[in-house]
Amino acid sequence: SAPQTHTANADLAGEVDRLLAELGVKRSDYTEGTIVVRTPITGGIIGRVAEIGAAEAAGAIEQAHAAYLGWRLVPPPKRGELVRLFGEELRASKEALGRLVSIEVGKIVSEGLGEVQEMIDICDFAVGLSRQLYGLTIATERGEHRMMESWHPLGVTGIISAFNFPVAVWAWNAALALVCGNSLVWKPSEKTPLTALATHALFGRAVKRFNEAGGDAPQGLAAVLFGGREIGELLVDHAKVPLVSATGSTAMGRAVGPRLASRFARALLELGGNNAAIVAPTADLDLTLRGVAFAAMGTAGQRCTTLRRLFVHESIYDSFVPRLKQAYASVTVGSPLQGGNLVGPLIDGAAYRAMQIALEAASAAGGQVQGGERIAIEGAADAYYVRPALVEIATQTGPVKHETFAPILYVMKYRDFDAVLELHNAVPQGLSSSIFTNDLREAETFLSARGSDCGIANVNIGPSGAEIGGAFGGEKETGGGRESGSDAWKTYMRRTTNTVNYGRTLPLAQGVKFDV
Ligand code: UN1
Repeated sequence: SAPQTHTANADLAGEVDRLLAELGVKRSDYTEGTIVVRTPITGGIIGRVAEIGAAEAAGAIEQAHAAYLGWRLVPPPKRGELVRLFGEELRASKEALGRLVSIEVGKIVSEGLGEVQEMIDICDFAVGLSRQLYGLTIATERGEHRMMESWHPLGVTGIISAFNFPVAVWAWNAALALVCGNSLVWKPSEKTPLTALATHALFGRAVKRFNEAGGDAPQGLAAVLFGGREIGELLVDHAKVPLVSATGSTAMGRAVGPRLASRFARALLELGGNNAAIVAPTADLDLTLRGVAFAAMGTAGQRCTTLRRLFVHESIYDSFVPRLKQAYASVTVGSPLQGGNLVGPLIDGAAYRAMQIALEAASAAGGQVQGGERIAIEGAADAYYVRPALVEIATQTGPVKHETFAPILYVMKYRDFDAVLELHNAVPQGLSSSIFTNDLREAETFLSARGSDCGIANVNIGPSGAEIGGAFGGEKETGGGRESGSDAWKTYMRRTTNTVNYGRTLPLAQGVKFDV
């Protein structure tokens, strides 16, 4: 008995119209152009946006550079005021923007709203940060000298974002980059231009209020460029873009990283994850069940932090895994707008086919597959709803080592803690990880130098759903970048080390003599 969509596509297109009007987007901005926008809820068309030409895109980058030259002179707490106003706009429009995220990406309503909350949170964080861009005072070996470091704005920050967090990831970068004194050029996913337009319109409202109150936000401080790979490449290759923050596949990162390196620009890469959890003998299994269910099935398995590998200790395997399989069999799949559904659609047919290919490979490797089949939803023949798949598999092999951006959880049995730690780390990706245990030694070992090799390591929490206050990112093929909280802001600034001699002699460092 599959739940039914209560909204046909015509209703959704109408709702998109109303939401975009409320959010301040001009109708012609999303009704004309060659990029066709579909909602994964029905597969139907909800908009069209114009692709930017190369010359126009280069012009926007030049304009952003000119904007940076002015913006860098605005004192940081004043820059923070613009971000504070943007946070206010987001609060006022949380319902509308969150709903639009749900329609454009297919997230359940609570997760669409959560995405906007994540934007609000990073704005608050950045406002505080705007008064805390601290450098150090450093002990110098010379008398009557002072040594310190200062942090200065960097330039145009290029942002390439993915469909799955279409606006939050931009906001993590944008809020920090703005208080750091940078301007922004954003290339959103071609699959999610409408939420980008809406976010941009809200930012425009904040800029307007800021300038009306005497602020000095230059024209072109933030640009959004719609287009495909060529536009991304233009951003990556442009001499006036000293930093590109790119979220997407490892394949994308492999293309972007070396190009940036070749011109000595900074890369902040957030690439694939293949996140695991270990369920140890002492785990609280009720809590674990909920943690695993959200991390593995939430967002239909389309978070970079989604739980994809589960190692369950042999002593609890037979009591835990059947309960998990039951949760997989009964989780509600259907329109993300309909209350009660926990799993919405995959983004498109390509995602569905990739999922089927991975499941076939898992079967061929001896995996026992439960779920994974397409679910027909009335009024949504062109949509791709699936039952989340749970695959019991003996060894970590084949598709288990790859990130498939779909709800597939590979479940493996383990006996020895040290051996499972090794298996945990034996994949190319290194984003997020967790252990469910009440054993202090196991928990602390998991977090220690010989434990998880990921950028995020949790205890009794799944690997997804991080707060913005921590640095977000991962190691190995995940790309090494850190964005969001902690000291991630440093990537968006350049550091200068300053030595001042306030004496009348010129002692040289290291005692060097050079008397002319
Ligand atoms: C992503 O999937 O690209 O930790 C980002 C999380 C979210 C962000 C996910 N805060 O799952």
